[in-house]
Amino acid sequence: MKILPYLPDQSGLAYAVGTTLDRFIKLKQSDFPFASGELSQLLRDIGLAAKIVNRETNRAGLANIGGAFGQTNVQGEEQQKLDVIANIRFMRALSKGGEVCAIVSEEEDSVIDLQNKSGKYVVAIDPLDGSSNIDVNISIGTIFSIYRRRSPLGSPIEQEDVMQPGTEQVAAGYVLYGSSTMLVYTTGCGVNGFTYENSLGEFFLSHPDIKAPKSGQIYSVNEGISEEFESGVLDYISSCKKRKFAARYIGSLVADFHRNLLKGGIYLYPATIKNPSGKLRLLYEANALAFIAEQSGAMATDGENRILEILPTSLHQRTPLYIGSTELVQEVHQYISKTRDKITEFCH
Ligand code: P6P
Repeated sequence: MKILPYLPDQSGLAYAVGTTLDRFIKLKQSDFPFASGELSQLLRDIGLAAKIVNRETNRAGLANIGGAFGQTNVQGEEQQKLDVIANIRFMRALSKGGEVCAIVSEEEDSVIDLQNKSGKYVVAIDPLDGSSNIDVNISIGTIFSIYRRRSPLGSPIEQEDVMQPGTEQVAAGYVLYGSSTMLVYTTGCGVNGFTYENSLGEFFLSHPDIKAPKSGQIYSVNEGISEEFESGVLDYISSCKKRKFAARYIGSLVADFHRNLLKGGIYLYPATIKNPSGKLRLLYEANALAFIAEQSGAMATDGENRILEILPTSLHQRTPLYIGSTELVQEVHQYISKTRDKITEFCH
């Protein structure tokens, strides 16, 4: 009788693929100094809410929860029914989990104080980004950032707790409700992706230790508004066309970002006449994806400065966003600075 030893995953990873999100979080908990399990529990709470929102986005067309909700959010954007549902689901999961003291949400005008005196963490979240795509069955996503509160436990929530630069994030991630549902997150020790197995109701490790390609041949931008872009950005887009790059833009940030993260590419949302500070929000969109980008070897800027170092001045402030493969982001910087230098020279 031949007896063969059980060989773990040949890649030498300590945890074989087939590892659930919960088990992975527990395995990696030792990466945190003084880990006491609260952040692990918070990540699990987010995973649970993602499973619930996944179920609801999958059945939107059948359960009459697609379409507009009939109100606009603080951004002046028309809320979809699923925006409101996703917001409720994540709020409930985060408040019941007991680890969070305050929430900043795209769907809430002001900070939500959970009155939780033992909550160590603040969460900034876009519960459902790209929701205008729901009715046409295009991928949408959830984006989240996690910060440690700065003011003393038990004291009232302070502005300093929620207005933290992205460098202070202790964790960040996104959920992509697409052809499959994935949860991708970082705690500052690399980026790992989990794919949801509906039949088991579990996220399983499917993309361990994601590393972004240094370059790529995909550019993602809304060329329909390109006449509002500054000339350096237009010159960069022309250079992409000359090099026969693939134009891939589905109007859903998480999906465009995720594809470029895995395949190499750049997503651009420049400042425009309509949005002179850019369209995307710093606290609950750009910071989280910038943390993921940098942890996977990619880059994220506002065209000049590192996203993670921008000091927030308002809850829903916007920023231009150039995010993806390092070499591509550096290229667009060169095009932007070249034309801005010319303008500066012209003005003096
Ligand atoms: P536009 C969705 O509203 C979103 O916030 C991102 O998901 C997406 O990349 C972008 O805005 C699309 O904006 O102006 O191209 O429709």
